[in-house]
Parts: sequence; C-alpha cells; structure tokens
Amino acid sequence: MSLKLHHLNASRSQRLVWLLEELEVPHEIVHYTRNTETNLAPESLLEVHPMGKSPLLEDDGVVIAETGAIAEYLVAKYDPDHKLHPRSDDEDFPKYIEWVHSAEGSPFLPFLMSVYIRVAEAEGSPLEARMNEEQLKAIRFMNQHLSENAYFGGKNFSAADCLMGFGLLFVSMRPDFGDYPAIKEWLEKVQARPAFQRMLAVGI
Ligand SMILES: N[C@@H](CCC(=O)N[C@@H](CS)C(=O)NCC(=O)O)C(=O)O
Repeated sequence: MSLKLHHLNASRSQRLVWLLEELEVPHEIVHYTRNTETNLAPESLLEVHPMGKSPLLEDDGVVIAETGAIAEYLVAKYDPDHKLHPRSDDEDFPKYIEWVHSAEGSPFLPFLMSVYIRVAEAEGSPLEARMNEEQLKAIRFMNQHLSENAYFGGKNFSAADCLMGFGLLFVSMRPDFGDYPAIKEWLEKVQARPAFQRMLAVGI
C-alpha cells in the first residue's frame, strides 16, 4: 500500500491531514506551496490531476480529487470497524453523510465567497451583503445542530467533523463568535484531540 496526500499549504486539504491522523493509517504527505503573489497552487499539482487543486489522494497510483470523495473513499477502505463513520443502517448515517457533503456545499459556499470577494476588492458590494446573510443562516444552522448533537455526524466523532472543522475556523474569526456557544464548545472539544494536534504539527 502506498497512500499519499498531495497537500497545499494553508488550504482545505488540512481536513484530510486530520482525517488521516484520526485513521492512523500509514501515509505520506507531499507538500506544495502557494505562489506568494497569486495564492494559486504550483503547476506541479497539474501533473497529478488536470484541475491542479488540493487535496488530492493517491492510493497505489490511483488519484482521487474532491474533499468529500476522498473522505468517503478513506473511511470505506481504511475504517472497517466504523470508528469514524456510522454504518448505513445507523440512525446517524443520514446526518453524517449530509455534513460530509456540506463541508463543500451550501453552508461552506458563503465563507469561500468571502475570500473571493476580498480578492476581487468587492467589499461593500450587493454580493457581499448577500453572502453575509447566507453566512448567518449557515452559522445559525450549525450552532442549532451542535446544540442538539454532540458532533456533526450525531452522537460520535466522525469524518464529518474533520471536514467541517476547516469552515468553522472562518467562523471562529468573526467578532460575533461568542453568540454561537455550541460551535465554540465543539471547536474546543475537537481541537483537543491528539490527531488534531498531530495535524497542526504536520504543518497546515
Ligand atoms: N472542491 C474541491 C476544491 C479544491 C480547491 O479549490 N482547492 C484549493 C485549496 S483550498 C486549491 O487548490 N487552490 C489553488 C488553486 O486553485 O490554484 C475540493 O473539495 O477538494
């Protein structure tokens, strides 16, 4: 077995570094550094996948792109005892799979857009106002979910938490973060996990 994660610095790929640490599966991290002027990935990532974006997982030479697909692949193959993903007949499964995909879906989009709005110097635009509303909707939804469930995937920590963690780091930088105590409590809980700490040591 040769498992490699093609990891770009300061990127959502850190979710998969964390998940690999949680899985405790032997792997190699191949590091890439963003261009300091454009913030884009180096061209060498295009040699691994035509989109040239990170994360990319390579398992025995087979390359998989897209965060959610990589997470589903990893747990299906390397979590046979379902420590990090509920079984499909578990009552938590529908919630779990929704949050695995929400990490790149509707609740994440307004946070991603805020990065593009800054790059395009579109602060103060109608688009920014719209995205701010969408951010609030997403934050309230996540806070409500975490006030009713210990974790994103329900009662147990799961791969969904590793994926959602990246978006919530954006939330933790907001001045109104204190208004969302369930998110704060969840963040403190997951950041204390040894695998999260090992992810930080790998270099994000
Ligand atoms: N939908 C993709 C998004 C991948 C993506 O946009 N990755 C960013 C890192 S946060 C990237 O590689 N950006 C550098 C570039 O586009 O050159 C996923 O879920 O993995």
